[in-house]
Amino acid sequence: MIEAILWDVDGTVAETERDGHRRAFNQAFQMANVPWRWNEQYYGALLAVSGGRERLLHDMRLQEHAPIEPGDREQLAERLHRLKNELYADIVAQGHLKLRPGVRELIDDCVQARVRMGIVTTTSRCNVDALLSSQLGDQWKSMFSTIVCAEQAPKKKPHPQAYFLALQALRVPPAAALAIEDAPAGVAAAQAAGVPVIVTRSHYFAATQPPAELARGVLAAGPSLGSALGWSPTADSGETRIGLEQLHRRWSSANMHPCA
Ligand code: XBP
Repeated sequence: MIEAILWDVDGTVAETERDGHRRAFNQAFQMANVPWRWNEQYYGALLAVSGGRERLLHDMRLQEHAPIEPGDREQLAERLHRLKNELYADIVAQGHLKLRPGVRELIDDCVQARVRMGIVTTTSRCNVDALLSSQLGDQWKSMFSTIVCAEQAPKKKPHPQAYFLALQALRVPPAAALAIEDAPAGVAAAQAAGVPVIVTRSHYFAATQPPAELARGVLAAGPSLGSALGWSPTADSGETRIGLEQLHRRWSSANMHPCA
């Protein structure tokens, strides 16, 4: 039996990147009188860098108006990142970001079946608080047995630090857990910690085709937990969404026939 479900946040629990973090970064640039703007496509490429502050520092290496001194860059990145997180909370509070289909249902399945859940993200804690309290209510923290964010896991995905911390907190062996991720860095982090993983493809990582993901040892990949269509391996007939039962089935058959 799966002992714990480990949730990634950005892209997996909600589509937060394009219309959440990216928008907030651009508002922060404007408010701080910085001439940069990240368009949708450019931001997609920047997502190869995990962590908002790290993303800013990475981009500054390419921007001609960026401060020259490393200390000045650090300071600017810090300031822009703090501002971005405040603006992100406003965007969330305005109701622009919703849970992805099937997420609430799977959370409810887990609560009902007493399968523990963890949040395993390299996003700042304030962003997780903003999103989950708006979508799950003030009692959201009681639904998760462990919450690992950037503050506890400064080594960002694909480093497995966040997964190691969550497993340790839950006292669950990696193979007894199941991670839900949307992006290659998250998949790599879960796998490096020995945690089986399924992929719900998100806006920025929609192009990765299931055979490639399965070849890399992902248990299953599909467009969303809210529909049984388009999953690989294909869902059983009669399934309408990917709930806890479906996950148990996929997870158990993989444990019987582990990927080489
Ligand atoms: C997603 C990230 C984050 C967010 C921005 O993490 O890489 O950097 O894009 O959040 P995950 P911060 O997929 O692990 O949820 O600005 O707080 O870093």
